[in-house]
Amino acid sequence: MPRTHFRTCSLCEAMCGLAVEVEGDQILSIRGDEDDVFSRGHICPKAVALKDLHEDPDRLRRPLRRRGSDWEEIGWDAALDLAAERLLEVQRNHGRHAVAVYQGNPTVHNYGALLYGQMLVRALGTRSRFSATSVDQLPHMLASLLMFGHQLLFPVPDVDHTSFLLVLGANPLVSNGSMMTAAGIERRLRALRARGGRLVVVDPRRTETAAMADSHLAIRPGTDALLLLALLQVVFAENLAHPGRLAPMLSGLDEVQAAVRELPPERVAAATGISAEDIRALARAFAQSPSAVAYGRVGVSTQELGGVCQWLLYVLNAVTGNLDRTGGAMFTNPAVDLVALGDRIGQRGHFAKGHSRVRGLPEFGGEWPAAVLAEEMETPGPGQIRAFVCLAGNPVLSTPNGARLERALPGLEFMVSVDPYLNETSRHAHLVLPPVSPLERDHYDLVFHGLAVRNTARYSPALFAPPPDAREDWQILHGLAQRIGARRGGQGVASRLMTRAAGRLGPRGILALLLRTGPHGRGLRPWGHGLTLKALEAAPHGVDLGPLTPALPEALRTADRRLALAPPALMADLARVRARMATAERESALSLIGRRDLRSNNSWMHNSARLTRGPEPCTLLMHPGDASARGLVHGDRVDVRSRAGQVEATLTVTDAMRPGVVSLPHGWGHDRPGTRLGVAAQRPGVSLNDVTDEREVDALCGTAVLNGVPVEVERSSAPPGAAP
Ligand SMILES: Nc1nc2c(c(=O)[nH]1)N[C@H]1C(S)=C(S)[C@@H](COP(=O)(O)OP(=O)(O)OC[C@H]3O[C@@H](n4cnc5c(=O)[nH]c(N)nc54)[C@H](O)[C@@H]3O)O[C@H]1N2
Ligand SMILES: Nc1nc2c(c(=O)[nH]1)N[C@H]1C(S)=C(S)[C@@H](COP(=O)(O)OP(=O)(O)OC[C@H]3O[C@@H](n4cnc5c(=O)[nH]c(N)nc54)[C@H](O)[C@@H]3O)O[C@H]1N2
Ligand code: SF4
Ligand SMILES: [Mo]
Repeated sequence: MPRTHFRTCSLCEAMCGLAVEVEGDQILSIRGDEDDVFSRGHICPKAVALKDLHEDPDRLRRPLRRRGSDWEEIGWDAALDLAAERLLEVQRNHGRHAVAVYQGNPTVHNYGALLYGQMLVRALGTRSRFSATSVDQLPHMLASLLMFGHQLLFPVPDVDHTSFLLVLGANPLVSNGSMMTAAGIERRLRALRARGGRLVVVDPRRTETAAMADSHLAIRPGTDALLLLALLQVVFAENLAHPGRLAPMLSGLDEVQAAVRELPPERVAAATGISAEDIRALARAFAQSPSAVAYGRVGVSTQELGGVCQWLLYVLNAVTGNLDRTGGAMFTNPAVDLVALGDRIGQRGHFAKGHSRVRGLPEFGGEWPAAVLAEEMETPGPGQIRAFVCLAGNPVLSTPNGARLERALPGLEFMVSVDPYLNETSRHAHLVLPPVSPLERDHYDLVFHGLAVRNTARYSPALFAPPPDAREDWQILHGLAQRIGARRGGQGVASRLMTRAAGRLGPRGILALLLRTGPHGRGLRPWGHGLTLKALEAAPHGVDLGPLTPALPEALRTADRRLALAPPALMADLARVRARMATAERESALSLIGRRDLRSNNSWMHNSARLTRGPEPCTLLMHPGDASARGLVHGDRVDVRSRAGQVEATLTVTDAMRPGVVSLPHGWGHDRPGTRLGVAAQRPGVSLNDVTDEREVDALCGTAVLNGVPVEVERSSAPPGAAP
């Protein structure tokens, strides 16, 4: 008898509810769950590919140990023992920090990996921590830390109630929303326009989102900070700053006003490529709208002025009275409140408390920028990284100049990947520890409920029982942490007990506690009202916890309990913004930016035949004027070259690109030898991060510059037929 299992899709941030029809161990269909309290039936093509992922013969089921150029399957105990011993050996010989850990994007979609990854890091006691944060949302975290006093206190655009959404460097129609969990975003944006609201998109490419907007401003890459300063200049100069009830909570308003005084739209027009009239009109419309929210994502975070951009976006929302109000940027009240948990364990975040050994880039929240990973492995001396734990990450494809990292990995004494695939990164490991498929574990969105445009909670049990000899991420990580603790010795009683308790509880037990003690929870009483895990289990379509509501000033964690509009580190960085104005006006090289595709998910969903059918996605987009200036035509093979490296791609000529800007998607490049990705290897594409430059970072915070890379493009010199 077929049965229907309801669960939340764990692939991206949108939290779509799924209805999975199964019979025995067969998946018959995957559809949207119409009754899901949050997503109301929306899904995208990737959800259906969960079936492919689950059934993929290339997905590893057993630990793999390297034997020369080959691999052998080994048992879990042997694998975990080996990993613990080798990591400890490196630490004994070279110090604790010689072992580095990188945590990739899927850890935030996997609460077991998230919770127990922390435990492994603690057991290792290493300062050499890296993650996808520094190729992603670090600037948001920095702005939150410096302005609100907590690195995880993120305002989310209230898309369902706003009258004006200003989007910079995000393409939610394709990404399905990021740092803004909003399943069915297209429907929400159509509703915004249907109620008379406006959508304005600032992006060097006329993206899918820009195409449905009221207006699209094709900005020159890396100049958004100038645009934002000019918008603020107009707001102040024309007396449109009305912080309203926020006014008494703000500090630094005068400093910001003074800082933007010299930057009217006329001064930034040439650099940004947006006319002064357009900037002025945008500032007025935004500030005079009944409600409005400015929102920026990957395109403005992973660029040279990313930190300043996210700061100025928060400032624009605040001074126009659109922070913490309905229809503006609002704080969430999720069932598990990571912000409050951070408070409880004294972790609100920190910045620049130390600097990286080789290049001197600042730490953020105890992590180093991914852009320094390779050099920290290559450069001899005390503190050199000699061993590497890669958890749910593929930094060879996802971090700048991945090719350099790829050359550094074989020099390590030991590397272990916790990953279901033998891919571009894990192929360099000595040991690969594969977790169960996403359908074989339970799921709760610890992170994304807290970034959602409505407060809801939904728990998903595992659809299938894991095979007998399989491990979930948390079991792998706990197993490693426990062995490392036990073998190292000298461990306190408290920490031994903690490790043991964590093993007993499992993520589910921890979640039950977090829900009870969270803002909607019942507390530890056995009876009464309030949320429990049991209550969530009884509500397979989720529980609605209401709309976003104002949270300030209570939510502020700054020492003076005020919202800091002019943090000194960000004010100081304005010098770089002014310098950028001059360089932008002189720019002649092409500027390379990234993009995403609806049927792709970073670097790791390309082994699904269903998702990779159809036109080649990994092509270089170029404006017709730039193509003809180089004697290139649609379909040509071209070399794309930067300081860091070169790739060859097929040219797509399109007027969707701003002149002077070209675009490649990231996450491709599956033609490396020694991987086990049969489907992906047939259409490998090339890696954008073979061209991005690890030396180019946002100098303020070390975030990688993945957008706005100077490149040259010319007809490929490779002989015909040599192309993959
Ligand atoms: N040029 C350029 N580069 C970019 C970006 C860009 O826009 N442009 N975007 C950046 C962004 S935003 C991000 S988030 C990063 C992502 O960068 P990463 O997190 O390093 O890479 P992913 O491609 O997400 O790869 C995830 C890996 O985890 C594995 N995996 C999947 N699910 C699980 C699981 O449940 N458990 C475990 N243990 N492993 C799992 C996959 O097989 C894969 O190897 O890429 C960044 N890189
Ligand atoms: N289908 C799909 N969905 C995904 C992912 C995926 O790989 N595929 N990845 C997930 C992840 S990890 C993340 S972080 C999110 C990212 O979510 P988004 O940020 O919404 O996704 P992107 O498509 O990278 O959008 C970045 C946009 O910035 C533009 N851009 C580039 N440079 C500049 C610039 O200098 N200024 C401005 N204003 N714009 C610029 C690009 O043209 C692009 O349209 O998506 C998530 N969802
Ligand atoms: S939009 Fe994201 S959460 Fe929704 S079905 Fe697609 S991949 Fe899953
Ligand atoms: Mo991301």
